[in-house]
Amino acid sequence: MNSIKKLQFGELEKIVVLTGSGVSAESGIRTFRDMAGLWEEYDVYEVASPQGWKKNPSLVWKFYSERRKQALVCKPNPAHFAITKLEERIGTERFLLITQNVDGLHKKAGTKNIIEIHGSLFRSRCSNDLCIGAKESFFDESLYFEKIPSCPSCNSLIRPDIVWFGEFLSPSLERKARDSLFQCSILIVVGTSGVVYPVAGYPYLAKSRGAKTILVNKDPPQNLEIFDEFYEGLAGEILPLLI
Ligand code: BV8
Repeated sequence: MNSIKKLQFGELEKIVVLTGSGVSAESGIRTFRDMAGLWEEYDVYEVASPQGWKKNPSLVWKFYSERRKQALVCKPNPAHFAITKLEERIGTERFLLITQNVDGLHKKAGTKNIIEIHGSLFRSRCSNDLCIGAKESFFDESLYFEKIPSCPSCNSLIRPDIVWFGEFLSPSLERKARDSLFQCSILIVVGTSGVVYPVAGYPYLAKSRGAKTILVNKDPPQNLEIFDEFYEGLAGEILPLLI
């Protein structure tokens, strides 16, 4: 691991930060693929895919209600606050956070310019893609262990506003993310195993336009070769030193 060099950036440089579940691990949120990760307990395609939803929407809502309940009581850790500090130092117009996380902890830590590229635990929407209620998700902290709510417009079931496996990401959010990745001079990736596409390909996009790529991760990820600097360890310890 490189000895931690404090992040330097010029007046005109733009910085993108990309996070995965590892940035929230020290807040007590379970990751997906670590030991005792979420996918150890659930079959991912039963609870995070359109097929799983069709087959058993109650199981899907049990899975997401458990995570909503957990995320409601979890607090940001020093890694989240360090990212907020970076945005304050560089200015929101030259900073973008792209997060795969749906736990809302970056917002709780005060980060402003965020793309929640896989959706949010605290938003729900109509499951009927032809209904207007599918376009306009709504803020929702309710827990659905028993009855699943229906859409007031078309009476279809309400679903989590989350991007499941086999579902496309929002084209507008993807465009915004890609534009920033092409323009940034530094990309800092934190706490992700680099296996889920299209986000796992984002460091390659930034690199293709000459960005410096930095990784902070507990273990070497699948896409390690794309990074110029790799700080192996806990985000909550390394990021405050880096930033
Ligand atoms: C898409 C939902 C086009 C939200 C998630 C076959 C059929 C269909 C699709 C595919 C297919 N083959 C490939 C695909 C594409 C698929 C994909 O990539 N699959 C992978 C598994 C091969 N992608 C998709 O389906 C995407 N859509 O491609 O649309 C399409 C459409 C139809 C058909 C084909 C293509 C949609 C992807 C979004 C899926 N939704 N989650 C939720 O429930 O949370 S993804 C899920 O994994 C989470 O969102 C999470 O963000 C994401 C990535 O996981 P990580 O965040 O990286 O977490 P992980 O546990 O893996 O790693 C944690 C890391 O942190 C570890 O490295 C660990 O070492 C580190 N760490 C731990 N603690 C710390 C730490 N680091 C620092 N400090 C610590 N303290």
